[in-house]
Amino acid sequence: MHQFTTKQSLTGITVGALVGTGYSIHKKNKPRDHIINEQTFIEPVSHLPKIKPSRRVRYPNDNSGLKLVLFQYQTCPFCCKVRAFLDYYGISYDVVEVDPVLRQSIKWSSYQKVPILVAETATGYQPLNDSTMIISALATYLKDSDKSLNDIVKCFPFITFYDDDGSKKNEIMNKYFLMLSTTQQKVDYEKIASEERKWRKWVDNVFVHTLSPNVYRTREEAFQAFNWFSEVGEWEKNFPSWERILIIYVGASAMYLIGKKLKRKYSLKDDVRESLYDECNIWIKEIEKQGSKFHGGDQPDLADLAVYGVLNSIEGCSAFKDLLHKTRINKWYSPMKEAVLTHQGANFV
Ligand SMILES: N[C@@H](CCC(=O)N[C@@H](CS)C(=O)NCC(=O)O)C(=O)O
Repeated sequence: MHQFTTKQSLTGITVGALVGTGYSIHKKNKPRDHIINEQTFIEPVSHLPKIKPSRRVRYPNDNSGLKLVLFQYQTCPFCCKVRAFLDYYGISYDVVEVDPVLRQSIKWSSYQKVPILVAETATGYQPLNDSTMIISALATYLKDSDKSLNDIVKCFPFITFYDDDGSKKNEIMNKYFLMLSTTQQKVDYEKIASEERKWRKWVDNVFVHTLSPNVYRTREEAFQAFNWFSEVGEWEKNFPSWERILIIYVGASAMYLIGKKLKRKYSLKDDVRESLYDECNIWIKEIEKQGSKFHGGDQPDLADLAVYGVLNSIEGCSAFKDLLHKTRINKWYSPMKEAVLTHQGANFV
């Protein structure tokens, strides 16, 4: 009886395991509309390939305890947004300038866009992907340094799915939120958070889309822009000559065409400059309505840093010069630039 029971229960377990496994396989193979995975975290990596940084940005008073490497294009608006945050708070970092055509230096990453910020942690390297997630994760860390970056990253799971046009997309949960621990921190932060989130979303969903069609408005502007990118990204130092010339010619020609496509996609006005001025006027009116120096009051908030960062990416282009003439943006932009370049946020770290 005892033997029989044991045998019976073993059979039961085996059948159960088989049925369970079969069910899991069935569930896994079942078509799930357009969702490819659910709730994945960015996995830490045990080591990175040896890549010599293009430059090191060091702030002697940095006591964030962070060791960061930013894989970037110097003039990508999303990368400029992350640098605006790091520079404002006086957080040191190494920069790896990625070749925008060949992108060899991010081959190790499954995420193939820039910026990628890698933080060295006790257990390896923790990549952070997407400018908004990077900023929310670091801002959370600055307010709540008891949490490790590995734990903070788990608050920003992502799903991967196919969009309507068949392209593969990632959606990062909570990316506009600071993931604070204590009720008091949450209560204090929520007083300002919803306005800050609203404008950070506006930067990503509206404002940034006015930039490329303006920067690459004509072939000539596209070449001028790429020559300026080469200068500020120090491409002469970072890439061999043939690679630099390839990037400029292939990049400028491609971006001129892409700029036209983006103009249609985001329904910009025929004269794309008008759309850029319109959006900047919306922002500057908001600041004037508040009657303060910055959106955040006397100090910039994450919305100020986001608008400043993406706008800073076109500073060397004709579009930016036109913008200074045609709008009152400089009234806000100039003190913002000073706040970032003098690391005024370092006092709050
Ligand atoms: N949502 C992302 C967008 C990043 C993005 O689109 N980056 C562009 C450069 S500006 C990119 O890497 N595109 C892919 C490519 O160059 O192939 C973010 O905020 O970081």
